[in-house]
Amino acid sequence: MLTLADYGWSDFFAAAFAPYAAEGFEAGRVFLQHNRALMLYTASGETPAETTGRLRFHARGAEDLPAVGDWVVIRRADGEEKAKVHEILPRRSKFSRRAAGSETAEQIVAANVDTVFLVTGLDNDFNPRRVERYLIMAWESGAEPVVVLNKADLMEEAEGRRAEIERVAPGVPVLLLSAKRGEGVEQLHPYVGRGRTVALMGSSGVGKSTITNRLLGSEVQRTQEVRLADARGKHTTTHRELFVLPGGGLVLDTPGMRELQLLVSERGLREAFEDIEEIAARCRFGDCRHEGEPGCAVREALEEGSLDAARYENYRKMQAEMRHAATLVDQRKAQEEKARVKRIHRAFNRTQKRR
Ligand SMILES: Nc1nc2c(ncn2[C@@H]2O[C@H](COP(=O)(O)OP(=O)(O)OP(=O)(O)O)[C@@H](O)[C@H]2O)c(=O)[nH]1
Ligand SMILES: [Mg+2]
Ligand SMILES: [Zn+2]
Repeated sequence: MLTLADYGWSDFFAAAFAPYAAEGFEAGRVFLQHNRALMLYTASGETPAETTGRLRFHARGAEDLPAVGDWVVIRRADGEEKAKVHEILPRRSKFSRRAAGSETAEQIVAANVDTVFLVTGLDNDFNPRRVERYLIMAWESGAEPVVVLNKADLMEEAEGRRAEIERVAPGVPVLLLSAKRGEGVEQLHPYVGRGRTVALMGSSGVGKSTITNRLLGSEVQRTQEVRLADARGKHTTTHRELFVLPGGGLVLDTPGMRELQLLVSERGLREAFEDIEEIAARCRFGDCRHEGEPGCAVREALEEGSLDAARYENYRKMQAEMRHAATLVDQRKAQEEKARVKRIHRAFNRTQKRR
C-alpha cells in the first residue's frame, strides 16, 4: 500500500493541512481532472471526487479550482461514491497558460511540480527561441527546469545543438537523449524518485509520451508518428495525467502546447534572460532603453557579438508581450472583482429576503 509520501506529501503540505486534519478531513492529490470530475490519490487508494458548490462559488477564476498535481482537502460522506473537495492546499509551484479562446483567462496546467522537463525534438521542431519561451514559463512556475533534447538519433550535429541551447539556458541542465532508442534516458533518473514530481512539457510530437513510457517501463501512454505535412503535430495526448512510477516518484505527461498559449511574466522573463539583465545593469543610465543612449552596455555587447542578436530580439519581443498581457490581466481582474462583489451582494440579499 502506498502512503501519502509516495504521492509527494511533505512537511509543507502537512503543516497547511493540520487544521483540517483536526476536523476529520482527509487529504488527496489530483491525478486526473476533467471539468468538474477529479481523480485523487489518497492514503486509502484512488477515489473519484468533485468540488463543493461553495468552493466553486468563491472561486475568482480557474486558479481557485483544483488542477492536476494539487493537494486537496476532502470529506467522504457515507454511501457517496465521490469525495467532496472542500479546499486546495497552497501550491509549491504552478504552471499557468492562457485558456483557449481568451487573451487573459488563466488556466492552471499543473501544480506542485518539482522538476519540469522542457522537451524539444532534434528534428523540425528545433527552435532555440521556443526553448527561451518555455524557460520563461518554467522560471515563473517555481519548478526547476531541465531542457531535454530528444530524438538525438535523428541528428549528426546533436552535440552542437546542445551547446547552442546551453547558451540560451544559463544555469539549466541540457540533456541529450533518444527516447525511442532508450539512449540517455538514465540522465533523467536523478530528478525522479520517491515523493518527487516531474512534468513533461513541450510541443506536440516531441516525444513526451515516449519519455513517459520509458520512465514507467511500459507502454502506458499512446504515442504517434507526427505527420510531416502538418508541422503542428497531431496532439496524441489529450489530457494531463499524473502517474506513479514503479521505482518511486510521479510523472505528469501533458498534451503538446502551442507556443502562444504560454504566459510570459516579469519574474520568468528576468530569470530566463538573466544574462541580458546583467549586461543592462551596466548601462550608464538606469532607465536605458538600449536604443542609442550613450554608454549603453547592451548595444556594446550586441556590436562586439558577446550578446546574440536573435536572443536579444526575442527578449524584446517577450518583454513587449508581457507588458501587453499585464495590462489586459489588470483589466480583467478589476472586472472579476466587481462581478464577485455583485454575486456576494445578491446572495446576501436573497438570504435577507428569506428571513
Ligand atoms: N526518431 C525518434 N523518434 C522519436 C523519439 N522519441 C519519440 N519519437 C517519435 O515521435 C513521435 C511522437 O512521439 P510522442 O511521444 O507521441 O510525442 P508527444 O510529445 O507525446 O506528442 P503529443 O502527445 O501530441 O503532445 C512518435 O512517432 C515517437 O515514436 C526519438 O528519440 N527518436
Ligand atoms: Mg503525448
Ligand atoms: Zn542600454
